[in-house]
Amino acid sequence: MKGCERKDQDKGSAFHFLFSTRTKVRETESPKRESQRDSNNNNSRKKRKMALELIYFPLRGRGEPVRLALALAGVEYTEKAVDYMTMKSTAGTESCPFGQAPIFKVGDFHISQMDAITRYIARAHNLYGATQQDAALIDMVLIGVESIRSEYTKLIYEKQLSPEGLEAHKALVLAQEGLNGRNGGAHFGYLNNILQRNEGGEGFVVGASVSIADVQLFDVVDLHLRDAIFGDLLRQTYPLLAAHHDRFAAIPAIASYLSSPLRQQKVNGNALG
Ligand SMILES: N[C@@H](CCC(=O)N[C@@H](CS)C(=O)NCC(=O)O)C(=O)O
Repeated sequence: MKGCERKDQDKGSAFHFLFSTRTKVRETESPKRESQRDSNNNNSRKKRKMALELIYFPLRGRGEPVRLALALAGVEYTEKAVDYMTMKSTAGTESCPFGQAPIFKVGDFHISQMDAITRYIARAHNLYGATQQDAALIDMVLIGVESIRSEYTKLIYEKQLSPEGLEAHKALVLAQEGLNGRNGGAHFGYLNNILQRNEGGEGFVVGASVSIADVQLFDVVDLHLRDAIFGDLLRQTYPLLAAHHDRFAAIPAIASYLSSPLRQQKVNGNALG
């Protein structure tokens, strides 16, 4: 369903996408090859193309950070819609370890859990920071984003985006008063401060280059910037986060993806929000 081709190393300026209804897939290393590389450096020069496939629902949801990471990495892959019965009948097996999607296939190797997938892509495509410290901060951001995403998921699926649910969500993750309260670590203020501590918040959220932390930060801010959720209130409360969102969206590879038919219009699994 989708494809993209990376033209040079500068992720901020030189990605090029090719779109097709069914894309040929490409990968340079499998886990097997990674271990071969560790044991025999000579083997690292040998590259093997591996088929990449994202299995997810035709909506943004937890598939979206994976799609964004793949767009940023500039790798080609196919996407297959989840067959719910197959997913449940294979739940707990190697091909569907947690009975949930997204699932990312690298050849015959199956990865589930959104952040395990984005981290896999990041390690293979230099989207995991330059140092161990960067990687730790990136992990920290991913977990912080997940805290907000879990609350957002409750708002959409459990509270059915009720006005009361939305107010409670706002009080928890957006309102200044919530910052020092018991919030399970779910607050945009924390992400804002991490961003601000890195070069005054005018660059990437961690380090000097784009990473999967930027992907996840963009996605969770993007979800909440929509009129159905916080709209301009988020932009006004945390202008640095909104500016980061807009900068990330302007990265050519991301801008191409976002304006393409590959960007799902449906956001959640229900018709709300
Ligand atoms: N922790 C998992 C959660 C995955 C998840 O909740 N997937 C949902 C769709 S977004 C799903 O497959 N739901 C069906 C089910 O749980 O039965 C991740 O981050 O990937």
